[in-house]
Amino acid sequence: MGAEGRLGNLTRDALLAMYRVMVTIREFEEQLYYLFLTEPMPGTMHQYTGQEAIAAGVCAALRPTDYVISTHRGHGHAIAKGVSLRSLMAEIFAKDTGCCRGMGGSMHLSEPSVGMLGATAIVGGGLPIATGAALSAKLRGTDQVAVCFFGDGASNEGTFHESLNQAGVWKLPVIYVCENNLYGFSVPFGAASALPDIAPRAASYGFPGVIVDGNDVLAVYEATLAAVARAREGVGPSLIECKTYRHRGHSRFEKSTYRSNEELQAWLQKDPIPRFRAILVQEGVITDQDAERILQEIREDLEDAISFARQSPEPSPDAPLHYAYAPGSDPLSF
Ligand SMILES: Cc1ncc(C[n+]2csc(CCOP(=O)(O)OP(=O)(O)O)c2C)c(N)n1
Ligand SMILES: [Mg+2]
Repeated sequence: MGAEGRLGNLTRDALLAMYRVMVTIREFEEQLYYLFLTEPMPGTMHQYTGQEAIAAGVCAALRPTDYVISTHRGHGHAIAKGVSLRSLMAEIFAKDTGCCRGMGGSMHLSEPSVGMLGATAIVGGGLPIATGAALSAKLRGTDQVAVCFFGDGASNEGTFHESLNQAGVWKLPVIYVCENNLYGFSVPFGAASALPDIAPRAASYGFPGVIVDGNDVLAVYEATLAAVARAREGVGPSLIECKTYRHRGHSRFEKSTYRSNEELQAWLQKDPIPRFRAILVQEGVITDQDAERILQEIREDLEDAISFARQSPEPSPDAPLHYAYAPGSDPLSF
């Protein structure tokens, strides 16, 4: 299909919003890659560079009231779901103004007001949480949808099978989005899975699984739209396997010595951002000058978020005790 046909009914604003999200994620991660060396950020971080089309395409098909459950590699999901750059950056800087008051950090981002229900660093840990969120929506009679992002490594955890089976039995409004970046840490997917694809496993649980080019934001968006329609109509869950690649190491401490340069270079040719920009320019949605202006605006927003995070206070030493217990059961008030 030609690019024009693929733009479908998407308005210029919707296309620009998707593009902005992708570039924002890329720039956010590139800034953090270096800030990690100079700023006091606890722990490590897992970067989303190269996978931007998945978060952007999926979240463009959702409403603010829909839920997203994320992973250890969650910066992109948070940006795409609408968490502000200031609160995200401050959280990663472990500051009191962060979306989790500086106590979650890079791997535990959450902002319920925009449907970012939470992220978990337990591989496969988000699958039952998303399934439960979808059950909650169904029991409350809302038409909310829950999306679970997870990696290829998580697809071999027991929680994958338990969650998909339960969702299939109860026909829950949940979309399982597998980001198959071909590696679970240093383990190639082919060394950990008997079959080359994850999507066909959905058939075992009575719902569709589709494979999409995870570096093609329009393909991800279209697949998600179909899954959202199924979920809202009460038909049941869907599994979307997005084939992709992370440009950086597994974590900030890791140099990817288990991957060949040829492999990386081949995937850089399929970088989702220049691909989408080329379509937008070709179809007259933006000019090269527009793209440059968008990039500069995003860089200014990021500078603002970085200085906000730098200037923000740290949480007080007793803050964790206040937030570990439900309001009213705070042990410090006893
Ligand atoms: C239950 C569990 N086992 C192991 C780990 C250590 N670990 C953290 S990330 C990771 C790899 C996950 O791979 P994948 O699900 O493909 O996600 P990706 O990192 O590729 O985005 C592992 C093994 C963990 N955090 N949780
Ligand atoms: Mg992986």
